[in-house]
Amino acid sequence: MSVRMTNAGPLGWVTDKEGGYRYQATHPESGRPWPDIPDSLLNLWAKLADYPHPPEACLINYYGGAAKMGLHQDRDEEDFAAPVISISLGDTAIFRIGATTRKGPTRKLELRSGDVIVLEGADRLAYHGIDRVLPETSELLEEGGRFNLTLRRVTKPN
Ligand code: MD6
Ligand code: FE
Repeated sequence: MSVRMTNAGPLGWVTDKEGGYRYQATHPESGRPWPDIPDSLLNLWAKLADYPHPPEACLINYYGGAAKMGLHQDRDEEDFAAPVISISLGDTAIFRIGATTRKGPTRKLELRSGDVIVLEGADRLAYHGIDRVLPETSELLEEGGRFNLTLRRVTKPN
């Protein structure tokens, strides 16, 4: 993966050679808890998510230069009734979204700075990825590139 990641919230999505992909409460190198999810993002979730519990993870991805993300499903969460809400900031990305099988047809969408998408219902498990980021398409970040924030519910509430 060519994307740089960090997290906010009680749980963060991490990977390393030993443990593979997982959610955990602390940064794998520093051992410290993740910072809180900002209220503005909790409010956005409350407004857009048709789901009665708050998000637990905000995955923060940074795409510099030639970074991209291969087609994948987001399925490490326990409750697929909860949506994944994505916020794009900075340079425009070419987002590809398909069906719930890897082989299904896909279509492309341009995600511009400030765009918010909600993956819910049948789309919650749709394959998706980032083909590329278009350089110098936004003036938001002095250093260029793109941030994508995804809000997720990780555990199933009782
Ligand atoms: C990105 N987004 O926009 C990558 N996942 O950089 C995702 O992988 C994603 O946009 C789940 C739901 C919405 C997304
Ligand atoms: Fe994803």
